[in-house]
Amino acid sequence: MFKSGFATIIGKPNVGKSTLINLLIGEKLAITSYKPQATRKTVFGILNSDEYQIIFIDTPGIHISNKRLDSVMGSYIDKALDDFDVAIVLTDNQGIIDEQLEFYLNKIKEKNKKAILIINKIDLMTKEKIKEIKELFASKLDFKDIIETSLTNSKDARKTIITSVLNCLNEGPKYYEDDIISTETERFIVSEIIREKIMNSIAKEIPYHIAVVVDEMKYRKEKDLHYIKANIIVERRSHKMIVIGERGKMIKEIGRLARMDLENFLKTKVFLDLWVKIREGWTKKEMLIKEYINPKY
Ligand SMILES: Nc1nc2c(ncn2[C@@H]2O[C@H](COP(=O)(O)OP(=O)(O)OP(=O)(O)O)[C@@H](O)[C@H]2O)c(=O)[nH]1
Ligand SMILES: [Mg+2]
Repeated sequence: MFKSGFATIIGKPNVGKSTLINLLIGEKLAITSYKPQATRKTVFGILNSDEYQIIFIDTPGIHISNKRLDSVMGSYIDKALDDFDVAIVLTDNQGIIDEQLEFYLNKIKEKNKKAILIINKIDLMTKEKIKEIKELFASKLDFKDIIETSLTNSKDARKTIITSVLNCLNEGPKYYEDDIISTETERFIVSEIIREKIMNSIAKEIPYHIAVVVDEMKYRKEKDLHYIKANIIVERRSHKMIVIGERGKMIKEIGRLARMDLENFLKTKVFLDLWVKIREGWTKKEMLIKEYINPKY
C-alpha cells in the first residue's frame, strides 16, 4: 500500500520547525536562526520512497502581534492548517501554550485531524520539565504520539518522526514527481540563504525590517558558475548604512557566508552581487510585503 499525505509543522517561534524540515528532507530548504520569527512563509519539502510520499510544510512561528508583516506571516499558518493530513506540533524547553497556539490546537481538534507532538531541545531540559510540558500539551489535544527529542543532537530523531507520521497517514496518490524535493523555486531558496546570513550577522531588530529578492540568476556554463544579483531591501537609510557596514565590512561578510552555502546548494561556483535598496516602510504595506516575502519568480 502506497501512503501519502501533507504534514503541517506548527509551533511557537524558534522551537525548531525549520531545523526539523531540513533534517527530514536531508537538504537545507528552510533558514534557521537563533533569533525568533526567521521563517516568513510556508516552505514545502517532499520526502519520497517506494512506499510513501510525505509533503512536509514548514510554517512561520505562531505569535501574537499587530504588525502588518506578522499578520501576513500568520496568514500562511492559516492556509497550511486549512487542508492537511497530520499536524506536527513542535515545542521547545519553554513549553508555552498561549492564546494563539491554543487557537490552532483547537482548529486541529475541530477538523478532527491527527496530530503528533514533538518536544524538542530536551538537551536543555530536566526530566521534570519534560513531564510538565507533556502534561500541558496532552491536556489540550489528544496526540497520536509524543516524541521527546533533540533535533540537533539525537541520531534517531529523523527515523522516529518519519515512522510516527507514516502511522498517521492513509493510502494515497503520488502528488509530486519523484525527483523534486521542494515546490519552492531555486531563486526563493537562494534569497532565503542570503537572508539567513543577515538574520544571524546583524544585531537586534534590524533583520526584521529586511527582505531579500533575487534580481538576476544566470548559469555560465563555460565557467561552471552561477551569477546571482540580489537586492537587500531595507526600510530606512540608517539600516542601509548598517547592512553595508564600516567600509563595506558587513555586506562583505554576509556575501562571504552566503556564497559558501550557495555553492553547496547549487553545486557550482557562485558570483554573488549584493545591492542594498531602500523601500520606505515596506513592512507596513501589504502589497510590498507579499511581493518581498514571496516573490513571483
Ligand atoms: N539546543 C538545541 N537547539 C536547537 C535544537 N533544535 C533546534 N535548535 C536551535 O533552535 C534555533 C531555532 O531553530 P529554527 O529551526 O530556526 O526554529 P523555527 O521554529 O523554525 O523558528 P521560526 O522560523 O522563527 O518560527 C536554532 O538556533 C536551532 O539551531 C535542539 O534540539 N537543541
Ligand atoms: Mg523557521
